[in-house]
Amino acid sequence: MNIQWYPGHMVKAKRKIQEDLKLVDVVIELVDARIPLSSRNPEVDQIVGAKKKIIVLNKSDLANEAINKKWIEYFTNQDTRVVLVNSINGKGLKEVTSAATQLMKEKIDKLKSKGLLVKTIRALIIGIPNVGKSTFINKLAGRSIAQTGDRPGVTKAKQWIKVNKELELLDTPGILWPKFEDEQVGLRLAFTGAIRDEILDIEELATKLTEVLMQRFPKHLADRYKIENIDLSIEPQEMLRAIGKKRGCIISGGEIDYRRASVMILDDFRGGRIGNITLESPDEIV
Ligand SMILES: Nc1nc2c(ncn2[C@@H]2O[C@H](COP(=O)(O)OP(=O)(O)OP(=O)(O)O)[C@@H](O)[C@H]2O)c(=O)[nH]1
Ligand SMILES: [Mg+2]
Repeated sequence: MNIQWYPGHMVKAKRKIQEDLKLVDVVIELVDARIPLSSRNPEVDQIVGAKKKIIVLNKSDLANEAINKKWIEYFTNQDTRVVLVNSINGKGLKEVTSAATQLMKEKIDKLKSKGLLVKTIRALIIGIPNVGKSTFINKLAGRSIAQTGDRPGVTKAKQWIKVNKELELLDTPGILWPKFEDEQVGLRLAFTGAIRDEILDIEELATKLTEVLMQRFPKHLADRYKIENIDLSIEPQEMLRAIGKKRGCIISGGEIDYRRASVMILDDFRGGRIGNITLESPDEIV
C-alpha cells in the first residue's frame, strides 16, 4: 500500500496510534536497517511518549553488517532497546520477545510481589509503509493473520494475536507517515521502496540512484553490472544508459530502453542484488 499522505491522513493515523497505545504495554517500532533515520517518523517519540519501546532494525539482511552493528551501538547508547531482525526468515524475533519481557520485568515483579496475576505483555507494532510490519507480525505469530480492515462507521473489536504465553500483539499495526519534504530523505525512502513512485518519476529516481551509487558505492555498481574500468566522470544518465545497453534493455531500432533500465536498477537495489547497501550511518549524525 502506497498512499499519498495528506494532513488529514496524518491526523487520523496519529489518533489511531494514540488510541491503540492506551491498550498496550510496549511499542515495537520497525525501521528499515538501510535507512534507520529516514524511515523513522520524526514525531514518533512524541507520539509514543513514556511507553516502553523497542526499535527493530528490520530488513537487516539487506543492510551492511558493519553499519548494522554501529546502529545497534548508537541506539543502545541512547538507552533504547534495539534488535536486528530479518522478518522473512525470522532472525532476531526471539530477541524481540525477550526484550519485551525484560522491559516489563519491573512491572511484572511488582505485580507478582502483590500476589496479582501477571497478564500477558501487549505490544503494538508501528512503522512507515512497506517497512515490513505485516511480514513481521505474521512471522512472529507463526501464521498469516487476516487483516481486519476497519471500515468507517463500523466499530470493530480489537483483536489480539498470541505470540506465546508472555506476549500478544495488536492485530493491526500503526502506520506512521513518512516525512519526505527533505529531498535526501525523500530519495532514500523512494530508493528503498517506501514511497515508490510518488515523489519522482521512475527514470529520474533511477538516475538519482545511479548517481548515489557512482558517488558512494562504485565498486558495488561495477561488480553487479560487470563494468570494467568504471568511468565515474560520466553523467549518471550515461552510466544508466551503458548499464541498460549491457543488460539488453533495447527498444527496436537499437535505442536504449531507459525506462526498463530504470526499473531494473531500482529492482536490483531494492532486492539487495547490488549489495548490502546501507545509506545512513550513525557517523553522519553530528
Ligand atoms: N529482505 C527482506 N524483506 C522484507 C523483510 N521484511 C519485509 N520484507 C519485504 O518488504 C515488503 C513489505 O512488507 P510488508 O510486510 O507488506 O510491509 P508493511 O509495513 O506491512 O507495509 P504496508 O502494509 O504497506 O504499510 C514485502 O515485499 C516483504 O516481503 C525483511 O526483513 N527482509
Ligand atoms: Mg501491511
